[in-house]
Amino acid sequence: MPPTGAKGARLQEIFEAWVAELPTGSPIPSERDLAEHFGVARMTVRLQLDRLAQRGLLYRHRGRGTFVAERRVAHTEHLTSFTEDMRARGLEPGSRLLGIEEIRAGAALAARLEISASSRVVRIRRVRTADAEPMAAEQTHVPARRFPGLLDEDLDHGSLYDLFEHRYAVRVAAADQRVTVTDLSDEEASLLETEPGRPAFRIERTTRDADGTVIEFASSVYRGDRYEVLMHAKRDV
Ligand code: 16G
Repeated sequence: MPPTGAKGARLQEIFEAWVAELPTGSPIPSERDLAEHFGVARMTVRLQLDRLAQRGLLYRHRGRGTFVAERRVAHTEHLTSFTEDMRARGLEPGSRLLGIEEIRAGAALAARLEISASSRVVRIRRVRTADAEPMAAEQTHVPARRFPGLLDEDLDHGSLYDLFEHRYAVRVAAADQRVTVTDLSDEEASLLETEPGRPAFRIERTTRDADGTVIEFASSVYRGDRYEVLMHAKRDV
C-alpha cells in the first residue's frame, strides 16, 4: 500500500509550496536526494511527485528528469476581459485576428443575443496569446447595430472591451458563463499550437451592459495545460 496519512499529506504541502517558488522549467532534484533530505522513503517522494505531476505542477521528461511546469492562468468569477485577465497575472496579452465579418444572426445566435433572427451580427475570431504563446481560440458575436464601424477597428491589437467602453460608451456590467470540458479538434489544436485530442475548457460567455441588454455572446476554447478555472462559493446563512 502506498504511504498516506499525515506524513504524505504534509510532504505534499511542503513540496507544493517549494515548487511554487521555483521558476518554470527548473529541474527537481533526484528522488534519492529528496528522500535523503526529508528523511523519508524514496517511494514516498515518488508518490508525492507523481501527484504534483498529475495536478500539472510538474512534468516528467523521460531520461532527463522532472521539471517545474508552467503556471496555469486562472479564470475567476471576477468579470474581466482577456487583456485584464492576463495582465493581472503578469503575462503580456496579445491577439491574432483570424477574421471579422458581418453575418445574419440566424435562430441560434439570435436567441443568445436576444435579437431577431434577421438582425446583423459582427463575428470576431481571434487567437488570444499570453507571453506570445496561444492560450485560447475565441469567437465573439456582437449585435452590429450597437457597434457601428466595428468592422474597421484594429482587433489584431488591443482589447474589445476597451473599444466597447471608449469608442461606444458601452460598459460591460455582468456576464453568465458556462464552462465545459472538451478535447481539441484538429483545427483548434493547430490554432493553439498543440496536439489534437488534448483536454481544453470551452467557456461561453453572455455579456450584458448596465441595463441588462446582451452585448456579446462569446465562445472560447482554452488550453487545459495553461489554464484553470477558479470558483468562489458562498453558502447562505
Ligand atoms: C474574454 C471573454 C470574451 C471577451 C474577451 C474580451 C471569456 C470566456 N471570454 O476572452 O467574451 O470578448 O475577454 O477581451 O471570458 P479583450 O478586451 O482583451 O479583447
